[in-house]
Amino acid sequence: MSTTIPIVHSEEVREALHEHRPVVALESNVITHGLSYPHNAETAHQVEAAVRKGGSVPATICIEDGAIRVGMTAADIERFASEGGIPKVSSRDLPVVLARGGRGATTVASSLVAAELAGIPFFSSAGLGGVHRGAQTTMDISSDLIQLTRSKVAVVCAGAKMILDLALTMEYLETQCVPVIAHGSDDFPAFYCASSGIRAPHRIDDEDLIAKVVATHWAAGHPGGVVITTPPRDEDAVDPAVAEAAINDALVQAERDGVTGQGLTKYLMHAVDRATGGRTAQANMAVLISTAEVGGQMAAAYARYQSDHS
Ligand code: PSU
Ligand code: MN
Repeated sequence: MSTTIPIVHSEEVREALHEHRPVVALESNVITHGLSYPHNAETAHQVEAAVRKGGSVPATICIEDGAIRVGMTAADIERFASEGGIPKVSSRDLPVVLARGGRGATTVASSLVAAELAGIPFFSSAGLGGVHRGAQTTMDISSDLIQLTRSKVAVVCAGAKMILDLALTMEYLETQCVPVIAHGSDDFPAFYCASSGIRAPHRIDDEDLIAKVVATHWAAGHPGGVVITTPPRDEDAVDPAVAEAAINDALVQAERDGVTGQGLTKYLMHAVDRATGGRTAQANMAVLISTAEVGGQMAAAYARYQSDHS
């Protein structure tokens, strides 16, 4: 007996995929664990609207009743946003939650698994998980990076979360042969801030050329994804010195409270939000939305490229 993974598409997403129209996959962990109610629900809807503005159909992903849901309804989003206790499901948790018939919110990593299974080659989020500061001893590297080496999905984001060691994150992506293309800036962005201080290996502002790069990476037989970065808009970005000071305090608090592992990212992000009086949470929401619009544009460019070369 072979095992198939139940996937429930929303009608809109199913039709879009059937007609080869561009679709952008989106995660749900940011709804349950990244932002607080009701901002999380409002932001999820604004993110979907931004994907549409960019020219694509949004497909927010979650796990419900042991099935991957591709395209959450407004009622699904409201439930995930307002109910507590919905678990964070990363790639390694996925088979357990599916087999048990459970539910959960997908991280970048598990959303990439789901997107590939659903036939969606583009995904967008504000900031990737990456190599944590101090990973030399903790070995805490987000599964988001490992999954990027395994799923053929292009990820549009504002770089990786600034709470991470971004230099090591870039090293990891280089080692693992994941192309990083900066759109609209020379540097790899730092999620809240326009620059991480690290130059991106390639800058390409032409979306059609980016589409060709993605298609070429896959034509060359690579099993993984491509990272396409877009910087936060000037009006949304946080002063790097303010963010860095709050991050350093948050890291000290996390160490004092003995927080490690799966809960660390959420702990750090929330500590930084409190220390900045909500300034970083506000930036997080704005960047999710602006990135989603660029994701919509990139997926549309890729769909055009595919139809011109099929
Ligand atoms: N907390 C947030 N925002 C987020 C996340 C957590 O405030 O976006 C997420 C994303 O879902 C990302 C995950 O995929 O955290 C990475 O977690 P970890 O570093 O444990 O791999
Ligand atoms: Mn981790």
